[in-house]
Amino acid sequence: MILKNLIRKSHGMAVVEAVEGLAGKFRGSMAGALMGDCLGAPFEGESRASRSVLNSYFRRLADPALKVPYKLYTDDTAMTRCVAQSLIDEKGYCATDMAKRFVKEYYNEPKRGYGSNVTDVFAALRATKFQDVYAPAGIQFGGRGSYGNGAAMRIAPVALFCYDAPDKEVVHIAKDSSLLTHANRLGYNGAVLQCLAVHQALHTPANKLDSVKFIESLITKMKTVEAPKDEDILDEGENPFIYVKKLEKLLELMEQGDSVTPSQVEDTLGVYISAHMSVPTAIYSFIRALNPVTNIESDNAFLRTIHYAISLGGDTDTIASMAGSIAGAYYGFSEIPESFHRHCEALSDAIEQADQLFKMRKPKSTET
Ligand code: R7I
Ligand code: MG
Ligand code: MG
Repeated sequence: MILKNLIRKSHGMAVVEAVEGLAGKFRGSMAGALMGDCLGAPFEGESRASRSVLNSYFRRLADPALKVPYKLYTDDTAMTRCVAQSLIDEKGYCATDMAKRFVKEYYNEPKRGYGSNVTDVFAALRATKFQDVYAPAGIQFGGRGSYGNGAAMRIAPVALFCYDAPDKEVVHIAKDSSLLTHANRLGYNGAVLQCLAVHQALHTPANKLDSVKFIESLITKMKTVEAPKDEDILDEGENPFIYVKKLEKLLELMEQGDSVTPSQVEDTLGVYISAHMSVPTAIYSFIRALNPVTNIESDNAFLRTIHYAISLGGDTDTIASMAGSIAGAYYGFSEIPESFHRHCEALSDAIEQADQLFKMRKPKSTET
């Protein structure tokens, strides 16, 4: 399939023409990450928005006659764009290049809502002239490293880049690229889990998802990922399998279907800025929104995912972005209603990066 000329500009607005199949799933994932961030950002850190506020928010955005400026992306997307462009330009993972992009991006536009500690990593990387790009992250939080969700929130392009690669490679690049800023095992393993979830969604044909098997497969993979390694810092008696445990709780929530309340999700999985309190929640949002959700008007399953993730409150931009990248990878870009395209800053860039990552795949057969 020829991917050129698929994005054109009309009255300064990106108009994205349809591509189906795997190329559409790549676009869906990058667009989903962006849309979750842009649409979720106005609610980040606020108390949980009421059902009527969110329903009217999504209803208004769906109205083609609505004239409002597009919503700005935050650090989640700023860093996702760096990860994608680094993989594209370097044709693979290059730690120094990626670290330099993070730093350049941050100092160009520092007011994108970055986590309050990760900015010390950027400053130290710059001050040490990128001599050892992993060192500054290692000294965060008294040498334990950050467990913020900042590595997980930017990881989708790694899943796209590794589409044809075995899980081992997905885990390896997800972990190493996370270590540039997040040296705590909860921080980088959260990114690994999020990356595996996007990878699995890309490999699952739309409408063919067995949600229990999807989670069970993640549990199996995370049992290997979380098996303690020599370099891991664990407290006496600390359970190393935090993500496995969370995914098992997620399965229990799934058994309760549509009766699960936002408070239950908050108490069981979390809605916070830490990776272990947000990555499982994003995955749950994707699974929950496969079917209609009480009080959520959105009837498009992709939008319902973002809407549901935001409805949980807390770290809404990040949870919606991570959920959106999984949902977009599963449903594909063509399932994202066109009326929403214009509401997010730089959608055409996300599409272009998705197309470039798609084109980098080693052609196998006659895939679209
Ligand atoms: O993880 P990070 O990049 O932040 C991402 C979040 C997303 O929600 C974005 O949308 C943006 O709002 O920020 O940035 P970090 O500064 O590494 O981590 C974020 C926060 O997590 C820190 O500022 C701490 O409040 C908390 N945190 C920790 N607190 C105690 N002990 C992270 N690690 C620790 C820790 O080890
Ligand atoms: Mg943000
Ligand atoms: Mg956030």
